[in-house]
Amino acid sequence: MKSIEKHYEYAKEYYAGIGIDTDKVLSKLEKIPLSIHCWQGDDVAGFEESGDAPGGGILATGNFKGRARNLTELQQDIEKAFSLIPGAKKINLHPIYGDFKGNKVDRNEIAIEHFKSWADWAESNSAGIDFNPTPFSHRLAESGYTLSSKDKNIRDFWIEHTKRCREISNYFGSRLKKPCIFNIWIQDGSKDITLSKLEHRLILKESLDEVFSVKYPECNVLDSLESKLFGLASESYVVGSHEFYLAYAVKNNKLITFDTGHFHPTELVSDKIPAVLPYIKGIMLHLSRGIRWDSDHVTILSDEVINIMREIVIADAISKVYIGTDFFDASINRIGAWVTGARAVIKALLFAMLEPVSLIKKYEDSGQLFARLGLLEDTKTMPFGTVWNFYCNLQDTPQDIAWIDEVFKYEKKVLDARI
Ligand code: RNT
Ligand code: ZN
Repeated sequence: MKSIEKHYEYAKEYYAGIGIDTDKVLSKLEKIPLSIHCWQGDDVAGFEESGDAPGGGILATGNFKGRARNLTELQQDIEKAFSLIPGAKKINLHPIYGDFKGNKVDRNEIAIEHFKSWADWAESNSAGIDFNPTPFSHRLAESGYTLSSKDKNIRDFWIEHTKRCREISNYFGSRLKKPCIFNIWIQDGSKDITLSKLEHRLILKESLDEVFSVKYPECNVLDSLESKLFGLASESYVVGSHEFYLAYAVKNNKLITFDTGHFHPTELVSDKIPAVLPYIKGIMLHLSRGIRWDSDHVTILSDEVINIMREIVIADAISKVYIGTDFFDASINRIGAWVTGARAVIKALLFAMLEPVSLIKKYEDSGQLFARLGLLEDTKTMPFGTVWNFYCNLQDTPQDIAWIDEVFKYEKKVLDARI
């Protein structure tokens, strides 16, 4: 018997003692897909021929060697990252990553044909796909307003773009037989005091209504809206605020996206989950780590990420919450960043699934509140790491520590050759 199996036997018995069947937890865990964002691989640059540089509130700092420069390199890097991340996976794409074969294709011209090769790739990697519009890093986004622009030409351009992205999402969903989450985040807003706040929001509402007037089966596409408190150059005013999108989503039966880097630092997304669940169709999570002005540091196994997963598990809401990552760090090995963030998220989910919820709830319901707090504290030192490493082994992915060497090897063999 390998030592990990021996250790697992002990952990299994330990958790069985508090009413948790670890085998069952692991077979549930492997089916919960993690939606991994593709843009960590190339600093949100994309492969368009337009030459428009990243912008519109998006900024990746750092210049680590080996950025993926084309579709082949990006897919190669994602495959490497996927091989180090256990469980079911989706890839989260933007239209700027289309297979344009060297042609200039503007955002209002993108079509299914540019994304067939991604669907093929996803199929052969047993992955699903999520999708977004890209209403930033473009000459028609420079005014700071897109779907909420007062300029009809600009607005119509982005409505057309968003509609096409949704059509492509429907294609991904039907082709892969897994719903594609179509997530809208727009940069729209202003650096300074704005008087037309309501006006822009009314325009955005109309644009969204127009985009969603096309109906697609929900087994293919689920629409979601992502807010932000403030962004680079939209410090004073953001059209797509949390309140605006939450109201829109509840009224129109859409999903809400919570990006953990998009709120005030003292606000907790974990608290928002059970608050919106009674009303919302579903939640998409962009797990990230906000640090001061930056909303996109690599996700780590923080109390908040664990608490987010705990709230999902306690509420038994895994079928309504879609878990994804969203960060970009160009200053470290990008594959290493991806894997660190993704493994942290799955670890947090496993941690939450191993919590003896019914036991702790019993204490809660009977008013034995020191025991509720005490047992919650004790969960922190239970043999969770052993279950995690056993799971990695089961999934044919390296255990903790071992994956780091894999990234170093890849850096030497592949990234160093990209000059
Ligand atoms: C930006 C949002 C958005 C983007 C991606 C590229 O602040 O978080 O989700 O990160 O769509
Ligand atoms: Zn996000």
